[in-house]
Amino acid sequence: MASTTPVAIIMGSQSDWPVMKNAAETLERLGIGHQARIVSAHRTPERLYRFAAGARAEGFRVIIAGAGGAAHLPGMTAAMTPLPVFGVPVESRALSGKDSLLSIVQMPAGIPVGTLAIGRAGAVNAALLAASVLALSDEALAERLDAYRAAQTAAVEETPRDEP
Ligand code: RP5
Repeated sequence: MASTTPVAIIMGSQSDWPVMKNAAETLERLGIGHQARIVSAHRTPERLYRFAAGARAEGFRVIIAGAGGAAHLPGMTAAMTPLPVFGVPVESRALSGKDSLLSIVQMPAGIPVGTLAIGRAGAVNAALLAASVLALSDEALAERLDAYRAAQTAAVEETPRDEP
């Protein structure tokens, strides 16, 4: 039977939630069950190990992992699970997320992390990619994803107008 919560959204800190919430909201809009958890690679390494090693057995099918700065959470998670991992670089105070982006995207060959854009766009797109993966084996979800895109297209005006 299909899992009712196929997507795990993990993040290194409570401070990542305002960004990662965008992934949760996008999944909600598409009717995809998910769970959000704080799992820090360096502050809670044992929690990370337990989560990543057990994620597949828990019924998750895709993991979205957001972190900022020296952002090793997505890569460490990917090292311990066969599930697809999508990494979201969170904006950092010191380097505006360029550090997060580079540390997530530069995985050595052998352990992939699908890396998204920095910040909100990355969180939304990680959810949409998770939806695309799940839609491969879920026709009803594929239709909801098509409807999401059609609504997005329909919302684009042909001509610009002055903002109020
Ligand atoms: C990372 O360090 C987290 O992912 C967060 O983006 C960053 C800062 O964390 P806090 O110091 O705000 O907890 O581990």
